[in-house]
Parts: sequence; structure tokens; C-alpha cells
Amino acid sequence: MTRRAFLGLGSNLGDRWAHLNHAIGRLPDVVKVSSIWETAPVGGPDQDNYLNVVVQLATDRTARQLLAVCREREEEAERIRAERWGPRTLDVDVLWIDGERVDEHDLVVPHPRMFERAFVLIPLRELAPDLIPDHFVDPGPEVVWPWTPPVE
Ligand code: GSY
Repeated sequence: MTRRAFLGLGSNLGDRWAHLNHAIGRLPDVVKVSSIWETAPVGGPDQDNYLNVVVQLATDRTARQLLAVCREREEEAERIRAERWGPRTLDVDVLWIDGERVDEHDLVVPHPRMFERAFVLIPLRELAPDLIPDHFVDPGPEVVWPWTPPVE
């Protein structure tokens, strides 16, 4: 059965847009991609701003199968897991799958922090306003602002 699923992608190391763009092009079952947002880093050491996007899939893959896809895309970006919350070439998270709940040591869906993070909620709102909590307050352009890829 095909279901709506959402992945969150972020990059703040190297050519941020190249990492995101390459990964998006290699994700299965993509139906929509949010705008690109530049976002102030949340947590971790002092680090550069991120680019974040959310991608919507129409997929029959399970959460665990999608996690494997996410890890493959991160490996292709040569992500090094040096420091928790630290800078990274690419982060790909399973945010939400309609009707699916998973609570395992290495995989929790819905993503446990997605409803606290403006860098997730603002791009997600473009694709799925039904998933945004009523109490969400847009933090404004000092935290999350639109970003446009350079013209080639
Ligand atoms: O959890 C994803 C990686 N990440 C991000 C991110 O993607 N965007 C912003 N703004 N801050 C972040 N901190 C971490 S960790």
C-alpha cells in the first residue's frame, strides 16, 4: 500500500546545495520537494548555518527500509559521524509515515524532535500543513529564511 512519507534533509558542510540536490535526485518515490531554507544551527558546537529541505514520498517502503535509504544517501555524501549534533555534509531523517509508528533503539517514527524544530516544520508546512501543530509559532527570518540555489 502506498503511503505518504516525509524525509528531512540538512547540510552545513562543504557544498551544501550539491549534497542536498544529489541526495534528492537519488531518493525513491519522490512526489514533492519543499523550498530550500537556510537555518540557524540547533544544538551542538558553534557551527555554520544549515540548508534544510523536506521531501514527500508516495511509498510502500517501511520505516526501516526508508532508514536504510537515508543511511545510503549519507554515506554517498561521505558523512563522518565525528561529533553528535556536529557539522555534517548530509543528514537524512525519516520524519513521518502515515499510519506508521516505530519505537526502536535506532529508529523512532514520527521523528521524536520534529515538532520542536522550525527547520523541519517550516519546510514541512509547505507540503503537509495538516501535520503542523496548532501551537507552532513561526520564529521568523532570524532563524529560518528562504534560500535560492545559484544560477549555473
Ligand atoms: O537533525 C538534523 C541535523 N541538524 C540540524 C539541521 O538540519 N538544521 C539546523 N538548523 N540545525 C541542526 N542541528 C542538527 S544536529
